[in-house]
Amino acid sequence: MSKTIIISNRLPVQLQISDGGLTATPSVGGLATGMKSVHSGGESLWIGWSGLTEEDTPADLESEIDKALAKHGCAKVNLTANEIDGFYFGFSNRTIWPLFHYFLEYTEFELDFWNVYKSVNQKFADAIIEQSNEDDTIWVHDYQLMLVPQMVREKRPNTSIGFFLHIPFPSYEIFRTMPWREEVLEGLLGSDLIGFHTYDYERHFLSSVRRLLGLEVSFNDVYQDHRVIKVDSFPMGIDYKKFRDAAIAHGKNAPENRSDFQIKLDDHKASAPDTKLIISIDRLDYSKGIAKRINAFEYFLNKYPQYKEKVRLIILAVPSRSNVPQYQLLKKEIDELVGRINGELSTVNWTPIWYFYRSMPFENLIDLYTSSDIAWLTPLRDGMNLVAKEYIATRIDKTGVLILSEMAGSAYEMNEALLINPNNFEQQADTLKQAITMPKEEQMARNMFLQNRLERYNVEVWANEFMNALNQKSEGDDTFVSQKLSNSILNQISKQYAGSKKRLLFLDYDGTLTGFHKDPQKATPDAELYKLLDQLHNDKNTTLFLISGRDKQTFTKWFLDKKYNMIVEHGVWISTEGEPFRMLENVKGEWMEKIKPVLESFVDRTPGSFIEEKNYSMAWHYRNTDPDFGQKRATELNTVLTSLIGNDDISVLNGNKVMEVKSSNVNKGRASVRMLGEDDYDFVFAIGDDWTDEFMFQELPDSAVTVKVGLKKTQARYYVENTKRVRDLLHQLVDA
Ligand code: GDG
Repeated sequence: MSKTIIISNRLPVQLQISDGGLTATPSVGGLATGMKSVHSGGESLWIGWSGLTEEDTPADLESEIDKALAKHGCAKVNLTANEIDGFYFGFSNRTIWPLFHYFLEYTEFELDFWNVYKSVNQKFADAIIEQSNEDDTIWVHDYQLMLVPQMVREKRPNTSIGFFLHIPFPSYEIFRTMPWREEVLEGLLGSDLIGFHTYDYERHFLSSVRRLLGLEVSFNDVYQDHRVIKVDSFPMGIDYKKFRDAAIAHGKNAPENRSDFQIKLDDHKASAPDTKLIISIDRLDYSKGIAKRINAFEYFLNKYPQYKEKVRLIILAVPSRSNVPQYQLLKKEIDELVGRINGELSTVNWTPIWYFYRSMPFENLIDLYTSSDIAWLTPLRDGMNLVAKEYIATRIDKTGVLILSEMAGSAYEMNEALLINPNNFEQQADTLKQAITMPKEEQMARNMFLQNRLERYNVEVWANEFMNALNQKSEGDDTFVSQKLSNSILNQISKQYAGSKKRLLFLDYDGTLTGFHKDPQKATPDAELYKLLDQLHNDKNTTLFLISGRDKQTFTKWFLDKKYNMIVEHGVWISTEGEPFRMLENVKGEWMEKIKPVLESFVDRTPGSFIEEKNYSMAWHYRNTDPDFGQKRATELNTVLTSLIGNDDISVLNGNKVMEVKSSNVNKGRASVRMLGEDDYDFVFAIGDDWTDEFMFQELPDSAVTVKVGLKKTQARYYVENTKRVRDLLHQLVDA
């Protein structure tokens, strides 16, 4: 039976060795809970690092550890202390983490870190390959394991692989500074589905893929060789019920059952009933903006001194990555800041900041969430931020105000919170005042919306949506309506070809018989192509047509003396048996003078683009422009042209990095069907790579063999991956 394999840096189980004995307790983190529905029964396996280095693992406990982990559906990857240094504390947390959170100044590009990262990713990939079968589904998590999908794909070309990034994906301008950027992108593209928290991260990723790897991206599909990779956003939710139930239970707690921490909070509230409690909870990480928040708090108290002695900020900073120098410095900075502000502003009855540098048990977390009037979360960058969601979930009576940084992924879904820019102290001071004075009704109205949404999009829904999208992808959704032209299909077609007496072939030129060139005039036919076309053309049972959007001068120069039949400018001109071109369609070209200045203005504003003028059409080429910019301009041009044209005689065609304006009654479909009507053919074949070829695929009869070059949506019956495969295919027909 096929199973689901989950891979993350850490396993969802805590191992403890004491007095030679071993205990394994499941951890309760968001991911572990979220994966409950996926990681259940015997049909799933979770692979990751156990938290114990090889050096810390007594040899005699090795098999006991494996057994204990197996009980929780887990298997470990063994890592040495050195590997953890280079892979986790090094590349993951001194390169990727700061870079992806826009902290370029903290980002270290160390070749040694990178090498260890690669080899550890390979260890994870090997463990997966060892423990999985071809038909298993694999879900890889987070920035520590970005190379794993491709490493697994190499050995398991048909396995379904998903990847989810829990942190932001930065803009191209940031990402491109990394020396190993292409390798990282290629690593991720080993997946079938890549998920991000927000659409913006998805957009940034696609932009980097397009610009750095030059791959074709259409909507949220990436086309790579013969594969399509789906990219989508799946905002992660929380275990809503768990937080809500805990808060309800907390509310019902008899006074004598309160935690010590709750007693302290209650005492404080009783001693100063009109004070407001503000909480902030984060790992001690520079991305969370803790130091800025403390500064902003001081700014607030100075701007609105009436709130001195009336508000208290509780900071819970959970120790994190304390082996990394930046985190040690941050710890020092925060210690000093809290010390200075408390020293300066405290009174006999009041300390403005309560600061806890520790991790608290879940129970105390609920004490904090439920006792505070305001949650103030100010990350400078945060993939999602689950604390914001947890705070809202615990507000049983719907009171409480959430102030949330707009730099957190969760801000996209939590519009009813008070959203702030963490760098704007003025705005934060005013927002704190607004939160303190917000009427209860308003608090409740805002939180009602938030709670409903959080309840619906909980973490289980998140995991299931990701898995469903991955399964759908592997079952083959509607990405292609055509079938891959496999060797066995090709053999059948060759037989059909050999057995037929009157064949008609339509071959597109650019992108089909030959690749693209920066300068279209340089995409000249090579000797091998001439030879192949000669062989097809010289067969008396075959009528060969080159069918192209190109101008007649170029094809005259390249092919006229070869006497191939040719249709150019999408069907305006035809030449047969070496005769000069004559008009196939009667078209008018007066409109061209009007359209030309529009195209020229786009050339002026889009470096790298140019106009190709043909007799009855005009094309704006943007292959050599910056891909994102070119695409943007193309969309703009399309809008301008469509509104200008406004009648049926002229139409705009979106080709492969070219936008062509031409008479509507001219297209390759119409031209090919006209040729088809001139004789009684028993084998019809058409092949092409872009939008303009779709007219042929559409209009030729169903019995025709139609083939699309490249992985794109098409009306053709089959597809082949690239121009190399086109040549192979034609060679096989010749040999047949
Ligand atoms: C990464 C991304 C993304 C915190 N202190 C204590 C404690 N916590 C729990 C919270 C919450 C979790 O830790 C923190 O999650 P966040 O989402 O806020 O942040 P990161 O740890 O940075 O997580 C982040 C997340 O991945 C998921 O994709 O949202 O953007 O950076 O669940 O409740 N739990 C306990 N004691 C504490 O003292 N028990």
